Amino acid sequence: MTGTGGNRTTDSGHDTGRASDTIVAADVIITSPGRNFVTLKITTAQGLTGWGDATLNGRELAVASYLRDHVAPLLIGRDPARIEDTWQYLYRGVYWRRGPVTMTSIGAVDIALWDIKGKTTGQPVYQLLGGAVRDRILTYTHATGWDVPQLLDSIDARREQGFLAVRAQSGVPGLDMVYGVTNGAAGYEPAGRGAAPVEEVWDTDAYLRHAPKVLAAARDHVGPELKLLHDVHHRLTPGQAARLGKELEGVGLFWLEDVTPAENQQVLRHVRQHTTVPLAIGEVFNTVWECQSLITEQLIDFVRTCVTHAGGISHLRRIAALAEIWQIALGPHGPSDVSPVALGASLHVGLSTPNFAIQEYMGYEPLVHEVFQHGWSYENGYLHPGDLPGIGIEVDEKLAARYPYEPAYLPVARRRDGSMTDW
Ligand code: CS2
Ligand code: MG
Repeated sequence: MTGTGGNRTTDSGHDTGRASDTIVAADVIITSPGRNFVTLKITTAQGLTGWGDATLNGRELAVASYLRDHVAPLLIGRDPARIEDTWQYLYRGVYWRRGPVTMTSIGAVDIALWDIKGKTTGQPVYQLLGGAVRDRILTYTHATGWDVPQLLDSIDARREQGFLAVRAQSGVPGLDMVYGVTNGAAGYEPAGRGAAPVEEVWDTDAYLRHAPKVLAAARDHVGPELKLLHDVHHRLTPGQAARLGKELEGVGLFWLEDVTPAENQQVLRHVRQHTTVPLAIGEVFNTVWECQSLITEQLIDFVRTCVTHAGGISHLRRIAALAEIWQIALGPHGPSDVSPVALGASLHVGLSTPNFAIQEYMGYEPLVHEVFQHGWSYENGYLHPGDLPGIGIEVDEKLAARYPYEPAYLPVARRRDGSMTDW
């Protein structure tokens, strides 16, 4: 399939203005300004550039190769305007599809093509998605503390920055390392540099004894207004999740996230029978089909799929549309390992999607902002994608080249008896 140069005109000679264009290059940029990011750059014959995020924490090189070796050659000569056809071509045309590597690769292409379409039309992507349904997007960020006092200080610091919603994660007595908590001064970055993952020891019983006390103390400290969230990070059995949810009902959480491992979604029926705590799941899901029973059986209140890992803007909109039918809201994943390109794309979806509830936003180190210049903005607990054409992101390739990829892996977790569990 190739595009043709020049303008198309209707039979009456009316210039449709739809000058077609052609993809002439698709390059993968891996940069590590403090942490690894993978970015796809699509260039057209008319000199337009589209940026897409292809970052998959701990498996960056797999996506880079999938794009470089298997997708980029197929894009050359395609019409960049045909976003949906390209999505269908890359999804239905690959046979061995779904999964994080394939869907992150497709996501990167999709985001880049929406970026190009915005630049072609001079419109921010949210306008092309139907325009704004809200003025700004509520966001939440992370507060962490090794112990309760440290966590409360961290929550207070976030409130001073204007956040109206804060995720609270704390240490667990008896455990040296716990998901979501740094015992150093720097911000929490789960992927450790090095050739192999760090091994953490996990003790669910110790966590279940401690978490309710921590979250109750947080609620006492902040009062009823602040939205409090907590991420269990895939670590409980359905029974444990049901008991924890019940115990936390008095805390009034905005959501309790990833209570059980994502593979078996039916177990959430048991959790739902025992607790009304709002449940959020989906950051590790990659297609609408994976979310389908969670949504149609109303086993969750929020779906967490990320624009990068769930096939891009086009597919995130499909997930949102299914969720809307079942009155389930979108709360996309957006920690430090979701790049500023993806955050921008997610915000364009957020501004134009009725059932978009909240965007996770951990913030980035200053150097990341130098590499990824973005048009989105944060103010007093809300985000906005900005009104630059496309996604509103530009990448400083020269600066990016100064920070080559460094092997980094997410931790693994073992129980006290040495058996593997979910990190
Ligand atoms: C977490 C993430 O932000 C979240 O909700 O689940 O920090 C997750 O651990 C990382 O994105 C994994 O790369
Ligand atoms: Mg999470």
